[in-house]
Amino acid sequence: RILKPEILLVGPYPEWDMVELEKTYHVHKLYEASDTVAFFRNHGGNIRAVATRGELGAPASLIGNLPKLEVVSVYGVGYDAVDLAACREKGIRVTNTPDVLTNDVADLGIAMMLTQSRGMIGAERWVKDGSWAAKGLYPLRRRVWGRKAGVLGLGRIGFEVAKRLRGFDMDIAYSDVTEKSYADGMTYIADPVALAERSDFLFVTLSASAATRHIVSRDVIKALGAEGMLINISRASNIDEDALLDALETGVLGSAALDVFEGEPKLNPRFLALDNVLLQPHHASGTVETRKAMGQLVRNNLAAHFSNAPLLTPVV
Ligand code: 8YV
Repeated sequence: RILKPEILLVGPYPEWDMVELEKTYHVHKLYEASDTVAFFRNHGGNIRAVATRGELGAPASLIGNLPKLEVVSVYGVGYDAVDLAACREKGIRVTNTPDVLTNDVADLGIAMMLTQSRGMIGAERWVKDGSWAAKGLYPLRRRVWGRKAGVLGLGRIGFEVAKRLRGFDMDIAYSDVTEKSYADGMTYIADPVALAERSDFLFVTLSASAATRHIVSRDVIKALGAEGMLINISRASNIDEDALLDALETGVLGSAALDVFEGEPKLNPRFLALDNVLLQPHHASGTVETRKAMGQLVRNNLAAHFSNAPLLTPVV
């Protein structure tokens, strides 16, 4: 009898992934363990791989409980929640799922811009609650096409956002650590405050790290201004969330469209009281097509690892 390698799932995956994973591995589910101390005592020493999600990652506390851990496979492009230093030190490999989700994440960013600018959530309420018939025309909103957009982080996702914005005849600028050769027709502005200053819409599309923490600072938010909109499809840590809430509450910032939050899925209750925000449940990669491709890539990386083949999308 060949023993299946034991792997640990930090959070659930769709059923189609569970079925495939269970064929090949002895799957443990951390999210179903009621007593994690007992769980690690019983199984921690047997687990060779962790399969996790972007926002859940693999913190040092988890890695420390898995002495035989060889690989962490992230279902997501962002691996900021994985303790990379601990992995490097212990020789643990890390993989993510870039490329397969890029277009869907960019699509949601654009959808959020349009939805918020044109007030589509309120407009639907206007129809459903009878306001249209009772009060008449819906309040006017602001135009999207032809206005100024800033893209903070012109990586894979930022580039796809910019590509789509071109279709709206927007004047596009971007900020990144270096000027990009592929940024045809876009203005490079290194300083995020200066980028925000000239933008009507500011998209945050940076991969998150200690270096980018609160890169969207109180000053950046103020520079974006009372007519500006902040759209975040990256990680909450890229934004000073307290400064964002203060600015939204006082009108220093016009509005925000957010897919990610500090402490998600719980969020700061101050967000819920605002009417100048569009709040989304971290689902920018959430299409059947993309999630299937992400699950496949997670499994392909695990399979490569266990057959001593090169990892497909290694980070460490
Ligand atoms: C999540 C993400 O992994 O790609 C990322 O970095 O945050 C997402 O794709 C996804 O929501 C699954 O949990």
